[in-house]
Amino acid sequence: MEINNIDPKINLIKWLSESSDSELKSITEQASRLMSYYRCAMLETETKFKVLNEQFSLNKERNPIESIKTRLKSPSSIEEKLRRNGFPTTLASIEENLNDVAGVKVVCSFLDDIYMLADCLMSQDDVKVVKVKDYIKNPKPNGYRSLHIIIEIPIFLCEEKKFVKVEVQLRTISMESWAKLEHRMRYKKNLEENLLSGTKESLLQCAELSHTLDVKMQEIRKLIEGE
Ligand code: 0O2
Repeated sequence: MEINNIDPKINLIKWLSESSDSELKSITEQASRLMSYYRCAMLETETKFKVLNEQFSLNKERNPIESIKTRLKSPSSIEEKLRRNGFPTTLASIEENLNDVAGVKVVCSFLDDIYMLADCLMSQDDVKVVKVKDYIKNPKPNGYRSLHIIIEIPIFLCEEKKFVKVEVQLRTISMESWAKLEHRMRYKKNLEENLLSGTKESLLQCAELSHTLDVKMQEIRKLIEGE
């Protein structure tokens, strides 16, 4: 049985027990290779931001980047997202349908640093821009803000060049604090529905407050730089 022919509804344990050792070995190798491509693309993207930070700090004497975090989506989370969106749970489907297996999160000092870094990244001649989602100009209804850019970048293997997708999320420190806490609370169990709706309102207010903070901090920096 080929991994690309696995029925999404199939019982995985039954499927595993019915596959031969060589089939299982081949599938494991293909999956490891795919994840390794994503890991390489993620590291390439991280390096691009480190270089930009270095160059900017020489020219402007400050760092636009507070921190860079990378993550590979876990196999269970990959499977859950494919199933949730009705896509086949195959390796080919991962490449075709998921944009965020490799993720790079760049936390910036100020709002305008986000757009400056995004422009620098998107103008690099080895970067293909697949999709831009500006949740800063158009926040999600829950208040979530962040600039998402899906790119494809080449990784150079021994005998071929392969373009791999990476999701870049750029946000400020306060957007990051909000998103982290919101994510943690969203997954907290046993929240009653009426408490949840009140909580949603409060989270939205917090998102607005944190945006006000970002705008004010940027104004202050511009005043100081003006002096
Ligand atoms: P995790 O745990 O970060 O992996 P797409 O295929 O890109 O068009 P998708 O993936 O639904 O569709 O895109 P979207 O809405 O841009 O969200 C991608 C990621 O952004 C999420 O990944 C989160 O990391 C983050 N995100 C989006 N909305 C929210 C939100 O309301 N709150 C928080 N805290 N994070 C958000 P995953 O796979 O959901 O999670």
